[in-house]
Amino acid sequence: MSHQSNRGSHDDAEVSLRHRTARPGDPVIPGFHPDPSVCRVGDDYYLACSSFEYFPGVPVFHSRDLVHWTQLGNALDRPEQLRLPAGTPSSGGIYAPTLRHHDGRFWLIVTNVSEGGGNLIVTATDPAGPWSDPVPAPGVPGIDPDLAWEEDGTCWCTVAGVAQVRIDPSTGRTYGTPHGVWSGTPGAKAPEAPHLYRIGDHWYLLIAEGGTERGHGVSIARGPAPGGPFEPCPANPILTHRGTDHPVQNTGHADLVQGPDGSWWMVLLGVRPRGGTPGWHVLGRETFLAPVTWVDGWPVVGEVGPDPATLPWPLSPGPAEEHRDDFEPSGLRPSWISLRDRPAEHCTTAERPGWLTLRARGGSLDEPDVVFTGRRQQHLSCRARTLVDPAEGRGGLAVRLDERHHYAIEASGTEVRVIARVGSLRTVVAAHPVPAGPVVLGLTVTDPPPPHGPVTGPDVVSLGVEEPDGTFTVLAVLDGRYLSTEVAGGFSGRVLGMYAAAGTVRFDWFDYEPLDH
Ligand code: 6LW
Repeated sequence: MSHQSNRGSHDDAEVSLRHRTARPGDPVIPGFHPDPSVCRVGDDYYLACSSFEYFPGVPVFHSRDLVHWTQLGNALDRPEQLRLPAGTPSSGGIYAPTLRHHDGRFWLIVTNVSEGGGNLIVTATDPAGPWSDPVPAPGVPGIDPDLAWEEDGTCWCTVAGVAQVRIDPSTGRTYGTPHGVWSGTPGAKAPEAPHLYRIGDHWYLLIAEGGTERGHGVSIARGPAPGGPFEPCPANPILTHRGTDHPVQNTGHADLVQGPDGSWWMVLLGVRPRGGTPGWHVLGRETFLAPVTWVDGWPVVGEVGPDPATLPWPLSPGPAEEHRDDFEPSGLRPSWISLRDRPAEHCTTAERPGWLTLRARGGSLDEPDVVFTGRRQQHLSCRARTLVDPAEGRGGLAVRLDERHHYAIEASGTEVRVIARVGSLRTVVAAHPVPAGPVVLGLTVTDPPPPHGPVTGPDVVSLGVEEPDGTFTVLAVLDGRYLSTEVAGGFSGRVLGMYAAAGTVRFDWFDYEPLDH
């Protein structure tokens, strides 16, 4: 089975992340990019995130200033590297990675929680790829693995819990049984996301605790050796937004990095809940940045989302804003993700040049195995449009949170229909005649109209179709809360994309346009 990989050229990558981030409080990598892990080589920073049920897995980014990030590729972009069994549900698959540079190579350890997965290690000399085939590490239990090396080359793998085992990362072989090293603050749930660092005279163990929801936080302990004994920081948690009215909530799952000028930084995940109570976040968990200073040998975390004007180095130019993807035959840009896998017979830009061809394998958007290729919604307000040719099938444009929570506008023959799926309810909300042939489908995500009150949702999603005279007809305006994590559950965020529910469906182009001010 051939697979179309989506490793772009560096030029492709330059236009793949179509955003600029330059305001205090903004994420540095917006949209569903959780569990960031970061490392630096010279003047260059590299960062990797979780990817769950999507293929390719583990997006890898590059930055010169920690604020503007460009996606270089995906660490798991070949089917031999990432097997997600049929029926892998949302929030299965690939959990939090750790990315490190050691001995001239990039090392990435990550967990595939789906059947036949487990912990695995891939390496690369160029973080844009190719990454190696995975080396399994069956002696590493659980999730959130970290790798840290002593000066003599001894390597330790630390996992959620928090437990540790010595490992040879080139073979995946572990030595001895994993042993507990620190369980975080007494009474706090879910000590996880450990990262171990040698800084000065101490070994520091950074963890997340309190769970990845509103109680999330970051704590740290230090000890004389990689295995401790660990003394907790008296100021723990060193970062949390629990119980505050900060617009960025759920802050946690952090990693530390030192700049070439000696300054320290933290990358972390956070969410932006909006609307009335209890607040709904729809973009998933995003990557944020915070400055770090050291007092008495402990890190002190500054305001999340630093003012770029106060960064100690010049900001690099933001990635080019390119709204349209014309689906060049050379392959998909690295920001496109498909559900579970991407065999060329189901998803290809080579079959009709200049078009993306999706071929259904049975199953509607309500199935975990639907043929769906999309990109993360990265802005609170945005517009997506696509020109679809449904001559040989049925499919369309969707905003997807998971298989049970999505809105879609679907074309077949001379009709388009708006479909809403919320939990176990599935409704055709609107139907509208169109001439036979290709048709432009569109959706817009915007703020809810006033008045705003305690029951106002986070946003509204409008779905519609372009008429032959070029005007746009909105067929449905739906409350965005039903496509939020607070409603759907899980670890992912909204993805906007194209799908084939039956037969072969072709897409000429896809536009994504931020509408945030
Ligand atoms: C991840 C855990 C977490 O492995 O959520 O926020 C889990 N932290 O550490 C899934 O991303």
